[in-house]
Amino acid sequence: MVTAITSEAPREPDSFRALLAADERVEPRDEMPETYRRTLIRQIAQHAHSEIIGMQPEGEWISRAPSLRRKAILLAKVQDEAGHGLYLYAAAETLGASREELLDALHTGRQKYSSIFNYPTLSWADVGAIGWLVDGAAIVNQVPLCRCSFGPYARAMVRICKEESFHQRQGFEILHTLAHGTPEQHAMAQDAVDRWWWPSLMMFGPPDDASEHSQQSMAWGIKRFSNDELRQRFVDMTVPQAEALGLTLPDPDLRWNPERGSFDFGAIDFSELYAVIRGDGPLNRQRIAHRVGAHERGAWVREAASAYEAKRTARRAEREGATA
Ligand code: FAQ
Repeated sequence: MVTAITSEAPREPDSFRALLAADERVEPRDEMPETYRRTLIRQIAQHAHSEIIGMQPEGEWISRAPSLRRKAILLAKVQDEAGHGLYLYAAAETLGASREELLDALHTGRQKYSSIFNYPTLSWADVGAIGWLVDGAAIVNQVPLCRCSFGPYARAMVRICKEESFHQRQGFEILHTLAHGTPEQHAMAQDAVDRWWWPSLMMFGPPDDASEHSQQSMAWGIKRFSNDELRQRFVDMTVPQAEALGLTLPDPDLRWNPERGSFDFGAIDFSELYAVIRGDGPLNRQRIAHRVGAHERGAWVREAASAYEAKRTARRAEREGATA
């Protein structure tokens, strides 16, 4: 069962401390505190669920993509997201969580997925905005996770970040094409950016002073930077890209601060993030219902795979019995 993290002080084996002190990776068979293991299951599972639920907003546009080329690219991107989910479930399994438990925790709301995937994709430009902003934010958040202290998660992140860099560029290219098209296409691109900007900033999580897990996760080398540090990095990276696209970011307070060497930006309405996390975002119920429906409709595939495996195991046992 996936249990909640408690506030007990973690007992840290010496071998675990030594690995962290040397900035080496902790591997599944190494000794580790139970709270470290549970923190990782929580974060990796939430990340895996985000990839799987994250297939839905873009998936809705596969049949409506404006050309065969766009359709093929989008199909490949959504398949990549499924692959990312599977790498991540496999990483969580190395910590002793089973696939069934993890999926059940998603389906019953005991584990979360990223807030961003509860927003609707109203136009084709939203597919561009997801690639540019959502993958862009995901990369900024995940590049430091390539150095996460837990080996299987860090290694999964290397492959995922490479693919997401490609996804981000395809989103930028969709928006670039629209922003340099007809006035209606430009307006569609701008509208998508207006709707996705603030939710993308919220992806980085609550502000540092309200982030429950950051301090411990940073001490354990799971997170390398705080939520606010990464959010700032994303803003600084994205503002010049918006200029290159010929689109504006919907924040009148966005301006360069020469003393900080960073962009200042307006206040984020975190009450919206908390509402979405609680389940009250625009599409939370629909996303989970769709996911549970797909899982139920796939029951026959799991049954067929288990029956095949049982048959193979029985045959192997028979063969081994015959040669013994
Ligand atoms: N949404 O104490 P903290 C993708 C929860 S990218 C929902 O700061 P932590 C790729 C948090 O879990 C998206 N819940 O927590 C893609 C905790 O609740 P809990 C996925 C959120 O863990 C692109 C509570 O609030 N990426 O899928 C959110 O130290 C395009 C307190 O927060 C990852 O998951 C949120 N935005 O920091 C796919 C990256 N923020 O668990 C398709 C890995 C916070 O106690 C298309 N994860 N919460 O019940 C992380 O880096 C961290 O877990 C954070 C949160 C930074 C998300």
